[in-house]
Amino acid sequence: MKYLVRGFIAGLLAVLFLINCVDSKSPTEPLPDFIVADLVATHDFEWIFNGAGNSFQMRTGQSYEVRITNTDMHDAHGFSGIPALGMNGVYLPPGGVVTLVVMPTAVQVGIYPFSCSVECGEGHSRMLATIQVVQEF
Ligand SMILES: [Cu+2]
Repeated sequence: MKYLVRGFIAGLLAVLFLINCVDSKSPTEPLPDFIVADLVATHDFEWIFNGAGNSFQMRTGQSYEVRITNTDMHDAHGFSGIPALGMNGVYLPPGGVVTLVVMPTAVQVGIYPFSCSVECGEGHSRMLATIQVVQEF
């Protein structure tokens, strides 16, 4: 009986230890090395982030890989760039892919519009989109 009680207590302590390990893991969980943002320029004169919408939110202190693809197989487009975020403008030939890396800091919190920098056709002036930088939460 004595051993049974000791065994039970040891088991209980082991369970509590494991719960504590799982619990204490979440607040200190490291940020991912980088987050991929897929940005597509389309034949319909749109910018689309990650399959939906023309805006993307970044948080400060996080690194992002912005992969810009021109899925328009007929016309070139261009990413106008966001100098305030250190993102250069790039020319995107039909089917072209370019990756830009950015890690916003606290002084860069804000909304940054960008556009198409290549006269691509009748919808060119509609090719507007934004990146928003928010404080790390
Ligand atoms: Cu254009």
